Amino acid sequence: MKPRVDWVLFGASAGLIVAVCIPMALAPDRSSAIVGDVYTWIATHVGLLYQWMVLVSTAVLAVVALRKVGGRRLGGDDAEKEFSDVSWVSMLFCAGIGAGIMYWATIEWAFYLDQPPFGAEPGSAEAEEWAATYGIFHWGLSAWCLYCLPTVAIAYPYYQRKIPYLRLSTALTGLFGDDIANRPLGRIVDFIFIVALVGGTGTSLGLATPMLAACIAALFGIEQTIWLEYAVVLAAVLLFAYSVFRGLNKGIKILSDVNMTVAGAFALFVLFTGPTLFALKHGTNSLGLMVQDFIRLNTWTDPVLQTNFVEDWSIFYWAWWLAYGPYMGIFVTRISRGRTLRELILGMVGFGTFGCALFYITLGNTAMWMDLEGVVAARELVADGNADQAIAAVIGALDWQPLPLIAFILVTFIFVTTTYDSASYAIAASATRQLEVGQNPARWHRVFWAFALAVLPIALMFLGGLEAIKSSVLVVSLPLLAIGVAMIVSLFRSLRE
Ligand code: NM2
Repeated sequence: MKPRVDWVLFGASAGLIVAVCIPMALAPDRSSAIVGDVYTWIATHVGLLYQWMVLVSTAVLAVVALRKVGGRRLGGDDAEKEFSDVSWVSMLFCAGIGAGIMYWATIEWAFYLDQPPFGAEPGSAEAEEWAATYGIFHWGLSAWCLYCLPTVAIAYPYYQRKIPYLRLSTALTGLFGDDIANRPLGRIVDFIFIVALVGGTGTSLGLATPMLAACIAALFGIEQTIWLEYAVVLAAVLLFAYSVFRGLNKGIKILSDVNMTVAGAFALFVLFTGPTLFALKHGTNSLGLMVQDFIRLNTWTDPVLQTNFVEDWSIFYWAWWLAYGPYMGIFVTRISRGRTLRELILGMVGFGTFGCALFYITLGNTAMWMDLEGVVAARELVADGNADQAIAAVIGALDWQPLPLIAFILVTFIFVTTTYDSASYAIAASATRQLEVGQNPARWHRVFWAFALAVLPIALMFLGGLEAIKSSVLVVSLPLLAIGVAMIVSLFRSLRE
């Protein structure tokens, strides 16, 4: 049967994007004030729930991976793997990690060195150790558990009970029955998923665009204008629309393989041409610090000093990962036939954590070293709200120019592409009525979402500022907290059957 579009979901989602973006473009100042207020309210009042969600997800995954159920194979005992291990890991890494890592790995430490966690003195030795560590935590095991939980919750019923559609509501079939997707509740859940993903990806391109523009400006010695930023968005959209048009095997898989190779090579290049020993020492130290204080980092709510560090950073990150979670669930389910639940959990969380740490240890520590040695005034640029220029300055100060700048721009572009092509794929899959194992959503439909996904980042760029971008993530991921709880209950029910 040909995949048919679910016009209600399609229309509601596309309509909402337009309805949100028009006021943002017309009244940016007012919109950005409102969005900022909403962020503060949610972070202060319900931020704790995000932290709990992380803890619960980690515990649930540990139980599934360590117990006998972990040995169950997706698609049946003799199901064959569709993709090799290497392609599987690179596809899931590139889908879940986007240009965001190039942005934050390079610059996150600067925020923490000046406004450290745990009440440390800004710029102190303690602050420096945490600055090198906290980013790894925010992209580490706990974060990957927010990706992995929806994956297990969707993949298990999808393969085990052969649910004929691949949507977030698939994860709730254990609780509400197999026809949930066609009932209002299922429709609402899938709608929430699409909205969360549009908001989450908006943040990625919203951050990546000025960063890319700054690097391109540095490369060619030209000025960073708004037109340059538009050109960057346009190039990115054309690239990922083409990739999703080519489909899973030709577009997404090939780009992911290329991405992993080029990005990995870039990280190693930075490590060996930069302050190698400094990065390795800090990296080793950070890993130790993080493992030792793992519980502390996960449960630190800052009840006494109330520095807002948790609200400004951890909560923002958890919301961001949460917003991407169901999409990862859908996408990774699609590529995971033939793997056991244990392989899925350990592979996803393990390699994900490792991959992200690699960027923080190499790029982040190199940038911090450049600042401490007075090579680049990165912290000053960040404090003035010019993080994108700080990044361009750091990359521009690496050895062997212009090679690193070119490589950085290239890797970032591919990262943007591989995130957005799989995101367009997942949204199209959700807004398709029936999708059986191995089937793909219609081509025009996938390409439509590729273009639609670029609308919000452009509107966010009008609003300007990191705050607006961060806020949108928090707002859209809020309902996913409730869905997350239902998902866990549903998963345990399905596992018991
Ligand atoms: N997460 C991993 O640009 C990106 O890296 C997208 C961001 C959720 C923090 C993903």
